[in-house]
Amino acid sequence: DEQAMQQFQDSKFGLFIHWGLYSQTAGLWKGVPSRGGEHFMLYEKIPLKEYAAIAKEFNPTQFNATQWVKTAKQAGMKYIVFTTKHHDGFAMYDSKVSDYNIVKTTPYGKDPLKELAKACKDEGIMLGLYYSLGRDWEDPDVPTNWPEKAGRSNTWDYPDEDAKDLNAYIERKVKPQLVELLTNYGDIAMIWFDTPELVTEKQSGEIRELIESIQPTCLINSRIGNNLGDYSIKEQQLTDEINPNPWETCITMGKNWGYNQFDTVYKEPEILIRSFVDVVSKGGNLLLNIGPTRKGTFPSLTRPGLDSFHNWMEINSEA
Ligand code: FUL
Repeated sequence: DEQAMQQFQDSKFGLFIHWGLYSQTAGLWKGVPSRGGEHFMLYEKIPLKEYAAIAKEFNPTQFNATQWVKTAKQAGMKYIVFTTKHHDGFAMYDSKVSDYNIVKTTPYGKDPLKELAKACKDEGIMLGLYYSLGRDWEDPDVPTNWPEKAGRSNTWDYPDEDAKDLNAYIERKVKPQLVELLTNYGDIAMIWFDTPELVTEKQSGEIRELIESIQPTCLINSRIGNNLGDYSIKEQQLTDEINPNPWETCITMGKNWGYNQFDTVYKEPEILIRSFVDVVSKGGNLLLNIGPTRKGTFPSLTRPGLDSFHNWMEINSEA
């Protein structure tokens, strides 16, 4: 949809949110620092049963969607992309398709996406949804461990890679969850897929059609795979090229995407603003990531950056 694309390109600046069970452990597993942020289940080969037990502790009582959205707005952001399901396979919304979700398994028991969707609507901010496509460490049918993609699937709970049927996973989990996400939360500006991995052209095509059939104006990023996205993604990098085609670069404020308590060096405000100017001057969008804490708040280390954007936007809109 041309109008939706124009609106996306005009919006320039978005907030990326990585929030899930990994935010609860925040880099510490059984008293020992774990490798990686949102990837630690894979890096440490945590059995699914043990990882799933994190949910019993996850109770983000300080989560306040309106506050998140207002903070984004004050920094000049026009859209928010929320991790509905990261590689761990855990749904951060009320999913009837999979019980492995925040409502069903945590003491919190509420649907943060419902609140976020409402707050976005009230505040006039577009809502996008991140969905890990070709990696899912909960589902038994996701093979990504073949030689050219070594080490990205759950081989400790499900060792037989050859027995895995990616299409079964797509039919059982991906498509029905996309239907939920596109049906229950109002207008969705974009589906932000991640890691297409072994998804075939036919599968990407079918997923695209499914999205279009429910929300024709919803944009799709290039990580749907097989060149079937509407806009391309760069990760943690700037570019020398001016690119008139729609693109976005995502950068995280700290080191990891999900909150990690040992991640104490956040990018300097000046670097963030320079990055923003650089990206926008070359025709792209900046999607700036925050990993909220286990309580549902933004880490205080995000404050200097957010405040600088706020001030910078104010100064530059006075002219
Ligand atoms: C990557 C993921 O593996 C990271 O965890 C993060 O979500 C980033 C935006 O994309 O490929």
